[in-house]
Amino acid sequence: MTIERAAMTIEQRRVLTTAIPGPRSQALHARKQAAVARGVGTTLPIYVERAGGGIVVDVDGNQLIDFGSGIAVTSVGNAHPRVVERVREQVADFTHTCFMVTPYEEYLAVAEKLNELTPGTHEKRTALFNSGAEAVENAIKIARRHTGRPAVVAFDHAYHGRTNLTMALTAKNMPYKDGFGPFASEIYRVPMAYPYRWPTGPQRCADEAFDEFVSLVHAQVGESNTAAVIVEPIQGEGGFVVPAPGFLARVAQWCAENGIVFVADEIQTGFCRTGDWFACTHEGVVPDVITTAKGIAGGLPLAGVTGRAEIMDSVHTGGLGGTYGGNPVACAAALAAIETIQAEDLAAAARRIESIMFPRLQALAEKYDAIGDVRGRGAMIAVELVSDRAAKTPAPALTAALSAACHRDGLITLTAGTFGNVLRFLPPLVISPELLREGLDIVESAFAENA
Ligand code: PLZ
Repeated sequence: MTIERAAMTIEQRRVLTTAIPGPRSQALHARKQAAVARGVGTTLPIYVERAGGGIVVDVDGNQLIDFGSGIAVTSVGNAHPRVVERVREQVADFTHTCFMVTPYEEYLAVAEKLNELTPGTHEKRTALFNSGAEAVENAIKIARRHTGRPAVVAFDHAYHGRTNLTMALTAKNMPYKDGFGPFASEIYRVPMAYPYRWPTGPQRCADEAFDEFVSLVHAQVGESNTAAVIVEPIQGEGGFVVPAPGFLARVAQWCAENGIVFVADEIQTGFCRTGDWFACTHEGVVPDVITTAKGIAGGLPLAGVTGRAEIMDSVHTGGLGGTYGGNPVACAAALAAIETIQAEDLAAAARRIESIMFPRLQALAEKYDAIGDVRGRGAMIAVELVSDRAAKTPAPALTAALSAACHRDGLITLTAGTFGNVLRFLPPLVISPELLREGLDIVESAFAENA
């Protein structure tokens, strides 16, 4: 398949040739049931043949608008020509040596980029891994080694992964944790400054949540036992919860005063998804350690841990690594993705997406009582659905019905939230305004039909 065919000639247009899913997808899905472990779920069982820009083409010839980006990964669009080219070159040169055995420059270039682009001008170091969960695991290892302390504090509604330690950090039981215990010890949970659901209202949320955080950690964990506080600057799987303004900065400041490593998990929010390189920047927060993945490499598996040099270098030589971490092909893809984000100013693109999406969803919220909250930043926007606006009763069935209606009409949407009642939108940052508007038209008709 030529690059042109893969990425450039996919007409940026929605086309429905069959019902969704079509017969070929259905046949493949039957094979899936027989061959793939049931635990690996499917949001929308169309089987993909090609994808590019803001369009996903399935095996039946349907062209769907992508409001998911493979869960916030293909920010530069799927199969971006620059990514494809660099990956092809790299695969032809060499596919793997193991960076810990005989290193290569591509890893260094990605580390240098991460050190440069992440918030703060202090001296930094980076280590590369394969997945977000692996990056989070390593951030915690590093914080424990640096502080010599065991405890880690995580938040309500947090999502940090599916491995044993990251399951323990993840808040939601079903489907992530149910029956998979026992979990890693020394993980403590505190409330998130969740403005929409804060009992005394959004105005008091930042102050009260901060006070509660400090008093819980003090009383139940002890500052001097605490290695790290880990937080998503905008929560992803937990429902695009944007912490009340000022909350993150106060937590980070308090961590600094107590010798605790403040870890920002920017795996979903990073790489211009929210309209800046990293979501911490909107809050003026400079994390000690930051985890990245997803949007970093245009669809190839790569993750990073970047942090203050003295924290990162507290680990003995040989203490960090893995066979594939910082694989050269994934690094080549990352260099191409980062170059693309810069060349095409995708931070501005994310802000443009917000400026189109947010008002449309707010207008919908005026029309439909089922929308309790519209929130998010850049190209990470969601609506929280309720069956009773005053009581804020979560409406997961309506959320599922709305998402299903979007799928049927050729729009890939995702849901989220601890209560399963958040419809979230994560379009590729390169999506055309026309496709974005058409996608929003589909969302609007889903509401007209269901809400
Ligand atoms: N931290 C903030 O968003 C991954 C999970 C999808 P991995 N989110 C998508 C699913 O159901 O498994 C994520 C995240 C944040 C960590 C992770 C974990 O990243 O690359 O999936 O391991």
